[in-house]
Amino acid sequence: TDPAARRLLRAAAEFVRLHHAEEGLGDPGPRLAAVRVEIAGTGTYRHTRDELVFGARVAWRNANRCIGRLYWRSLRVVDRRDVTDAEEVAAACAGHLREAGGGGRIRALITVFAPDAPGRPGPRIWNEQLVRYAGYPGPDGSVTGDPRNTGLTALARRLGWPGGPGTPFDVLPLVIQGTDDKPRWFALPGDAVLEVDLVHPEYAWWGRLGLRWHAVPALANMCLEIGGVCYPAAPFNGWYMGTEIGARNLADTDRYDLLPLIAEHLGLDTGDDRTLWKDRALVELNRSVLHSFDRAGVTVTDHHTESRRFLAHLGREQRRGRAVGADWSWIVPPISGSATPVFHRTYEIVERHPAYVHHAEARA
Ligand code: NRG
Repeated sequence: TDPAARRLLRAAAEFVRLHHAEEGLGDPGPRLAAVRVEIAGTGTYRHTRDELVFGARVAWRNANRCIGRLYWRSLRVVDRRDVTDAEEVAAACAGHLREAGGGGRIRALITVFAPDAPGRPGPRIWNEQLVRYAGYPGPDGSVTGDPRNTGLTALARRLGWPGGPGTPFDVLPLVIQGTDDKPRWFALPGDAVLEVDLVHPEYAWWGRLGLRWHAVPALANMCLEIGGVCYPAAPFNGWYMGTEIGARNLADTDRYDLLPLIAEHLGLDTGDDRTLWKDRALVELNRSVLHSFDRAGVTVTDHHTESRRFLAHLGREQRRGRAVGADWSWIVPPISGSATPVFHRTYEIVERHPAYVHHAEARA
């Protein structure tokens, strides 16, 4: 047999054994034999619904960078392996966002589209997340919107997207490549995109800054790998930890870079780093995010709670005899690290399968 099929069979066997062992399904022999026959005949094999659900959940459990893994068993799986067409992927992504948004009660959800098969790649979503804000470069080198997304914004324009109204928070269209197609753009229906206006528990002027963020972080450009099969389009989401928005998206100097503006409104002396004006602005920005999501009835977690939960997860997995891989530099929150328990220990990065992996970026 050819090397690709041999590799696939090895990965498939490892996964089928893991599935049977963990779920107490008994002898994996019959399933292994069926998979072997299917691979010999077609060059690939089809996961059962149970295998898909188990694989997607364990891939989450194996995510070294994710602090939110305590609830890995609660991931809901929408099986859309029948879908290869870009337009249908777009419609299902809108459905995913509506269901995940749950009117504010965010649910951990993954929608799995057609896998790669020999000579027939699955569909692919070019957006980093289902909801992203456009970044429009100005003539002076500044960017209106999210500088992280200038590439996708330009690509969408090249594909014919007329552009949004030009606010700092224009929702980008989905850019999707169907199995037999070039990439095309699809506007997200407004009712699929839940957003939160940012206010502050004490400062009335904060609400007039016009800041907002979307409620559902749905990663869309990672490939779900289960037993040697690759699902290139498998958008998934949990809910936000406030620091992702308040300490990174809105604060990083190469993102919205809002600390100087906020410090100025707070009346802080920005002339000297040693006044800790950045630190103070960061804290207020993060209070604003948590307060605003709470007020809007949208699920959000904070870094103290999530750090405790992560240690609970480590304990639970250890009792089950499973080592948890983790990347310290991703697990420790970007503010107040040492005030959280995840800071005060080390972890080992462990590459296990099933997994969510980044493939080479799609390029037009
Ligand atoms: N930091 C990114 C999102 C990364 C994933 N975070 C989650 N995932 N919470 C951002 O948009 O800020 N999740 O599936 O819940």
